[in-house]
Amino acid sequence: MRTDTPAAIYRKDYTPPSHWISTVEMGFDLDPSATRVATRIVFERNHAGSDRTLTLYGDEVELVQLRMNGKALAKRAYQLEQGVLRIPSAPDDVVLEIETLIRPDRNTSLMGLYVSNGNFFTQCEAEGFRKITYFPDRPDVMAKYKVMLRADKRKYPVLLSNGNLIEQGDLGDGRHYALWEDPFKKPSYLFALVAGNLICQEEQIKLQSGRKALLQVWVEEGNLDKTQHAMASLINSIRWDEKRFGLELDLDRFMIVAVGDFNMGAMENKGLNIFNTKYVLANPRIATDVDYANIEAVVGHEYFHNWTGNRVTCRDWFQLSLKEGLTVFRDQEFSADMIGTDSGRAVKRIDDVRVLRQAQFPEDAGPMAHPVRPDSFVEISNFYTVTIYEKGAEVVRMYQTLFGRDGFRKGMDLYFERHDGQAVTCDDFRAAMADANGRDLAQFERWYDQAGTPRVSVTTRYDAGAHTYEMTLVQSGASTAGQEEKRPFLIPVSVGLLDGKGRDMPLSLGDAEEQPTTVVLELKARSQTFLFRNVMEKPVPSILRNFSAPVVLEYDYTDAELAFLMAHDSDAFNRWEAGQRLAMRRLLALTALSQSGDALQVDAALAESFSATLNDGELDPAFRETALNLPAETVVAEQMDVIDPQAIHAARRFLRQSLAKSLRPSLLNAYRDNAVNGPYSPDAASAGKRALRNLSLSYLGELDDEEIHALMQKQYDNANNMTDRMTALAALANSRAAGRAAALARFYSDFEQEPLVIDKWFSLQAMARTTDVAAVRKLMKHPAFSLKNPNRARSLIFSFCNGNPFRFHAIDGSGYEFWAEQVLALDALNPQVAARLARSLDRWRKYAPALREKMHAALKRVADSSRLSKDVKEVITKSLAGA
Ligand code: B3K
Ligand code: ZN
Repeated sequence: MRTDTPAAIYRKDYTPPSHWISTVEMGFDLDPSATRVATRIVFERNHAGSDRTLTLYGDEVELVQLRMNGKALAKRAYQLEQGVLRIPSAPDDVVLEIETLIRPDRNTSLMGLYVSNGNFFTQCEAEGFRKITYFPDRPDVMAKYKVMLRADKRKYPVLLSNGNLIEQGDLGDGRHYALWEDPFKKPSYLFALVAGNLICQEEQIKLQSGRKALLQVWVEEGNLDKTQHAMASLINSIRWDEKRFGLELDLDRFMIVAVGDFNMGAMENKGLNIFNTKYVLANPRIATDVDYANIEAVVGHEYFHNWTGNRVTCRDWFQLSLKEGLTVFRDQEFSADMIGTDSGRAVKRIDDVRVLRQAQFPEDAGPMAHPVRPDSFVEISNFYTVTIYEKGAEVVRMYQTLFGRDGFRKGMDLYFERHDGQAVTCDDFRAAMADANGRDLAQFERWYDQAGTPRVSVTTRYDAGAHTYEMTLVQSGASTAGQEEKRPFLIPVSVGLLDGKGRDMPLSLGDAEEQPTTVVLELKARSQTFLFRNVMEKPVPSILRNFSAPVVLEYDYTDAELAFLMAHDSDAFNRWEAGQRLAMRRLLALTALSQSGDALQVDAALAESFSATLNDGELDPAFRETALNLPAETVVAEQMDVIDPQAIHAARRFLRQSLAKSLRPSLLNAYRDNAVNGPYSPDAASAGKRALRNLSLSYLGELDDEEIHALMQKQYDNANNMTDRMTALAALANSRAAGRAAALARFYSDFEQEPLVIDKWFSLQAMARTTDVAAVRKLMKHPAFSLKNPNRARSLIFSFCNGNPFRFHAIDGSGYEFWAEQVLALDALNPQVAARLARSLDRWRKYAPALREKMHAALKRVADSSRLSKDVKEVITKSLAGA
């Protein structure tokens, strides 16, 4: 624990390392309470390095021995201060032998080497390798690794590390060993080992080139019936990357290992991906449609990192989005291609944009706002953010929007041609895209430099005599911490024009001969006007089709125009968008009424549009579901100058209730018509039907009457899959149904042996309307609750603080007191997880004064603690300082 004010690290201070490494050999004697690690590192001087000081980092490791070029290094020959080991004036060629002692069983941070349910696992990104040994733990230092693992054979029958298994055998004393060698150079953050009692599903496949590869999914005993989907997803990922990007698996062996204690989703260690069980284990009994889709996406994501992240990695952590933004973009495209249909692709795009708006836009407008390539940080773990990942993916997507799929592919090819095996920067990626497409992308750098969500305001003018249509786009960006003024971005704005019948007009723009129905306008200046010719009637514009840039679009649509777009736009994303804009207008109006104490008014027009969508059999059920889903309370909050969570909740609930009342018969029809018969399959078409059916049930649930209670109960009793069961249980939990408590109890006893399902049980209750702080505290006393397991902590505490705004923002401030307590309790165990929770009060300055003061007090309470990790300290300091 540190109590000093943590110092920031700056991007501009990057210096190349004094030495490169050719090889690393490691020997592990694995023991939970005393693991010995012997490391032999061969260094050679980097003549471009600034000086000769060899710098290694260590964190909570005991240094037992240090030898340089065969001799023990005298204490005066090196300095060891606050985890940094410096050897000044090191020779050109250095062989360093280091012995360290670590205690995996006491490691609750889950960084470095730790124990989970009796097995050993590692997590090294970003700076966890230094918890294993002293090392130049920075991503630009890449090396080949050979790793010897030794452990008790009975307790740890399986010993895994990166690369290929070279040798294994018994040591004669009840222990055994395995020797692994990774043929590829890698940075230390991609190192991994796993040791324990595990079993695997394996499959051999033939790669595009004809080479064979062995694929394995490792799990604890009892989970072998839940690996099929992860394996299928892995194979699909391999095929997809071969086909779409010409990238083949470079290893003979590729392993996925599932672990129940994990800080995040998964980790792309070379050849040995380690996954949170949540993103591996699935069967129809325990996993929902969303779980199945997430597993596919995360398996894909980690696999795609093998090229975008591992073969080409980051020069320094400021470049994190180089691998993360690009790899998220790749996994988004993969998931979309796996669905295949146009409508399915649109629904996937809508889901991704939803995440961006719900999480990234607020981040970009709050005290933790940072550019996609940050200029400074205190703790890098705090920068695995939605900005780096999701906004980063949008930035990558814009290259594809500008250059098309083929142009994008050319840029990727050039990127690998130039940089395979290197540690590079976001500028290198941009240069490859620019050069491959013969374009100057200097201005595009601003997407990496400038934080904050740009606004694009559009005005139009139709000249009926000249048959011209003028579209003026003005961009602006609000200031963010440290960046007052924003320079204009290059923004691709994809546009179509609809005629009176709702058909796409052919577009004549400039001197271009062809007349496409969608054009990408390149907005480069603060203000620009585009002129469409031969426009025979006044059109309704469809702007920012498929969400072509991560901006807020402002255009003064009338309600009638929105309803028109909702019914006719050929761009499915904008059809959805029009409905969301209409709904948002109603929600904001209702929120205002609720604040002034006036009676809330039912809105017939919105119900009519919604009814048309609900009953439109031409539309895919998955699309209808997403179109009928109202903007989340947190998204409404972002539209308000002063956030009033209680009024927003009242407004949204009222709107849902009134829609349910007026659409009752249609909802009941949709419920009946979208039943999926036969054995469960998570394919997009079946999942889409279930989603619409379950959305109907959830709307009907707002009516809270006996007929609907019976429907919920029946669905709960008859469900043959977790999606239907969970929806029914959530509906019951949020109702006054007589069977409510019994269903919750039965669910628990039916799934007591399945940790991932018990997480759902906690999380569903944490987000229920009836669950206040007292109820959460009571759930924390449940024997199945544990703060040490990140999934469990997230399922209850995070779900409440982030997913139940109505109760979390209770006017007495009890939610905030609870939050402060939990941040502090978690910080003592796991700073990374604590720092995530610490983010929940980021936007405190935006709330109504009474809440704001109580939030401020809770933030102060955490800030005043004398034992904060630098993770939490950075978040809290920025929250209190920020605008
Ligand atoms: N690269 C890892 C994230 C590591 C987070 C470390 N705090 C997972 C991923 O993005 O694929
Ligand atoms: Zn990633």
